[in-house]
Amino acid sequence: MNVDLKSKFTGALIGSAVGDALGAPVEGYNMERVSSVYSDGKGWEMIYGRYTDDTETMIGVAESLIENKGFNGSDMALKFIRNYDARRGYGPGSKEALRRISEGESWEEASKKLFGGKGSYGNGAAMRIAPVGILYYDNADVLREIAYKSSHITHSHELGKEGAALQAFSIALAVRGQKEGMLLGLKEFVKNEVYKEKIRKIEMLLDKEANKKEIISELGNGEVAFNSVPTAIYSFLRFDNFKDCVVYAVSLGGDTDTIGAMAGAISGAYYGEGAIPEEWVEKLEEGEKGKSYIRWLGEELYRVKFG
Ligand code: F2R
Ligand code: MG
Ligand code: MG
Repeated sequence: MNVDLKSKFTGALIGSAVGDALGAPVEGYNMERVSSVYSDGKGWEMIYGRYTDDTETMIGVAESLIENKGFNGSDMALKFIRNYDARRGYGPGSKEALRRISEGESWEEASKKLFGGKGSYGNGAAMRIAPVGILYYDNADVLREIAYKSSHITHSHELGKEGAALQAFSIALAVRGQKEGMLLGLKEFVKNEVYKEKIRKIEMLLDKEANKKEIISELGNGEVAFNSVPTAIYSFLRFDNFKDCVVYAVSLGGDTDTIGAMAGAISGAYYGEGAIPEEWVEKLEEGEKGKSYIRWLGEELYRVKFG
């Protein structure tokens, strides 16, 4: 694969937004209901093109990394709060963490209070992590550090942070063009036993061309990080093009916008923006922070990286 790096940077962000918008109208539906919506007449045409919290928070991560040329926790939290639009459909934990910060708690402390003091292991940190995956694609240690720190603003549970780091590193390997070696790279990278086991399952499921029911039961399709990040990685590894990967991720049902966004980010980072179906990009929302702005954020991250 010979895809230019700038197109991988913009591809990761636009790919994530496209996956989010494709999955958004069917979020929470089961597999059968998703197929009745997307196969009724029009097939896999984008319905509204409106993105959700997944993309809105990804925009905040990108804006802050660009403006600060790296991580700044209080600024990133502020970007999340300024961009926050409740109509995009936020998870209760993220909403609560951002409310606490907007009322004066520090970004280091607010997320620790959630879920009885355990912190969130929802997929809200992983779904927004694409800018970290591309900016630090060539340095796994820095990538992990920034993935953990940016997650911590809303997700302080180890499983929430590790899920975000795993998703970021998958994007990094995709930028490097390492699809064949991705599982080996992820095995060496991941620290938590829950994710190690999921990676073993991905390998086993790829070997046997498993059906969708097995994927849902073994990898998950829910809104906690360990039941969605591995599913997005599997969706990328199973197919050889952007469209089939994202269609498959959404077709599993459950947290469709988020699994679609994460699969789209990895796939866009691997194949580049040019591989994303034009008709999907055309339908993706425009406006102040729409597709042109998201593409520009990808270009700016490239500029921060390479000058
Ligand atoms: N919120 C939604 N979708 C529902 C509303 C959409 C509807 N279409 C609309 O427009 O209104 N989607 C978004 O939320 C998910 C990301 O969630 P996030 O940001 O991680 O939130 P949270 O609440 O921290 O975690 C999600 C759930 O995971 C469980 N959980 C997390 N930590 C837990 C813990 N320590 N113990 C027990 N359970 C834990 C809880 O059920 C959380 O609510 C994405 O799908 C995004 O698209
Ligand atoms: Mg969402
Ligand atoms: Mg979701």
